[in-house]
Amino acid sequence: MPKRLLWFTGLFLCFILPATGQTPSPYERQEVMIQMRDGVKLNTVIYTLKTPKEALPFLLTRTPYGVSETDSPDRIPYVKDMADDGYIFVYQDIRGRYKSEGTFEMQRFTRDKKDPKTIDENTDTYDTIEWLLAHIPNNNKKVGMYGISYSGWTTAIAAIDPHPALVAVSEQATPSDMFLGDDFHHNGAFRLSYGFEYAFMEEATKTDSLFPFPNYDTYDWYLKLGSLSNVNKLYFKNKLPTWNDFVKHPNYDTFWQKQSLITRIDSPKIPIMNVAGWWDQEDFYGPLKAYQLWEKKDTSHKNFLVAGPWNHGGWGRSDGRTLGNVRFDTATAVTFRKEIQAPWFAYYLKGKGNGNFAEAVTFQTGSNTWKHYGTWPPKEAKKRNLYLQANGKLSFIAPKAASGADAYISDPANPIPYRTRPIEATYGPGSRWRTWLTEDQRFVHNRPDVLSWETDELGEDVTVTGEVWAKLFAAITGSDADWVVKLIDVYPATYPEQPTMSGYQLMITNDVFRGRFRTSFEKPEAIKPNKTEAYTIDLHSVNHVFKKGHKLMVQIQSTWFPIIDRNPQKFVPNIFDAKETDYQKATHTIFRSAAAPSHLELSVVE
Ligand code: PG9
Repeated sequence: MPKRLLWFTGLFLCFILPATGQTPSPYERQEVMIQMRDGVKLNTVIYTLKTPKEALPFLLTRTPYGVSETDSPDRIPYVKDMADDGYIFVYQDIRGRYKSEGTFEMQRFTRDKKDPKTIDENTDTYDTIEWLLAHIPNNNKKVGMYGISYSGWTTAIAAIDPHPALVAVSEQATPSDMFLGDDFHHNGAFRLSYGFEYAFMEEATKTDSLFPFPNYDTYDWYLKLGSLSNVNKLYFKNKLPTWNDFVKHPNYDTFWQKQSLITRIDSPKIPIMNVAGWWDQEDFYGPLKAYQLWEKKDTSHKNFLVAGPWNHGGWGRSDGRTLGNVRFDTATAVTFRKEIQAPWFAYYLKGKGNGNFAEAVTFQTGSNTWKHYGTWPPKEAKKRNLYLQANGKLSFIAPKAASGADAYISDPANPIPYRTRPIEATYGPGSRWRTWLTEDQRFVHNRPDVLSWETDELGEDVTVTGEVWAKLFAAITGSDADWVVKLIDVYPATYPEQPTMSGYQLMITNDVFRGRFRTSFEKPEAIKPNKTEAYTIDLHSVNHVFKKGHKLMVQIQSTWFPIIDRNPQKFVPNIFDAKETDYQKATHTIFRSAAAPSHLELSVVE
């Protein structure tokens, strides 16, 4: 990886940069090429203890982001606690990336199991484990696997069909479904800036490279790009397979379904610890979904969930005391690494400790405390509906009026920036991508195309633990529409504890839904203009205390640019082929009457 990308902390390198202090490492390093069943060799860095006192297990991680500069594990905060205990650390470039041979394919998990000659990331993991067991001395014949995001995904798929020596894995921020909730789409809405920049980064060259934006503020660049067909016409020239797949598969077809963990996960065959960050800007849906799917068939307490107040991979670096402007009082990432991750692997790989791990350990924001649960979501949470009301009010009492609605005009020519401008390139110099989910939403609060509803100041704490859903009754003058829904904690106007947070509008959860998919993600349907329809939007899980004196707020808008591509608001079969003239202004109406009571369904713990 070029040095200029070393700060590129959203991804893997942040976890391999050296910690300060250079006392001699107890580990020694070797870099080898390991041959796979089809002859392709994968570049692998192996750290072994110079003087091991016992046979040790392996901890394997497989990544597309380059392993050659990986420092000694005792110098990497993410794994230092485990390194101090003693493991054999193995880092591998996946097929086609950096120094590994072969061709890279985005999330390759497509082999035909009946044909022994076919390969994918799962067979590459299997072959690597075979080689390690046979060639690295002093191993205890057990392998653990872990990793964040792409490496979380290679971990998750290894667990679906595990090598017999693979005995415990921790997938952390794995994507589960790239059409429904992770990096490339959310509920069918295309994540334009992420999809464009990531496809270029991984597929333009064998090592990571940044798209050469001429503007620092990419908002203008994406707006000027116009319709999505200009991407191939002007820049990618049909050469990037991932972009071509976005264009070819605008709906939830077998391409997405086959790749999804939703169609792959069955009962957990080995212990799995799923790890998620409440403000993960890339893959938050993924680990929660993976946990939920494994949990359905977990009869022997093999499946675990950990969630904390982190952005993408935040548990692997820094101390986790803050995120953006938000404070958590305690070093949440240190707690994860020392008290959760290290003992968990030590038990399953070395037989240390009593293995008495809670089903779900989640950090409750607001109260800023760790909580342990026997189920997730916890059974004690009760569903309570929070209704949109007249005059921008929000309350737990259902509306009684026969009519009631609020409206705004959404204009694709003037889309709402998803974060404060300048919107730096996602992984570009100075990018604030990693903390955008914690940004103060006052920057859009008064736009005419953003509607807000809020409760009175709370007389007592309201604890929301578990799933949140939005149920909107809405109409549009066009024939397609996006709905972005945000649940916000509004801090008191005067907040002496942390004056910079006075009046702050902190998003607790959010998501976007592309209206054409309201009845089916496989078969989009035009919306009938001016017809009131129901939209159910998964706002995922939270564990948050809205404190006394704060308010709950809901904001709704229809653009979130350029993280989400602009919806033309006129139904076209494939938005990647939309013409500039297809993009039209439309009026969006959200109903709040007795018959059409738009609301959020919260899981409230009394
Ligand atoms: N979010 C990144 C990613 C994972 C899997 C596929 C595509 C992108 C990552 O951080 O690795």
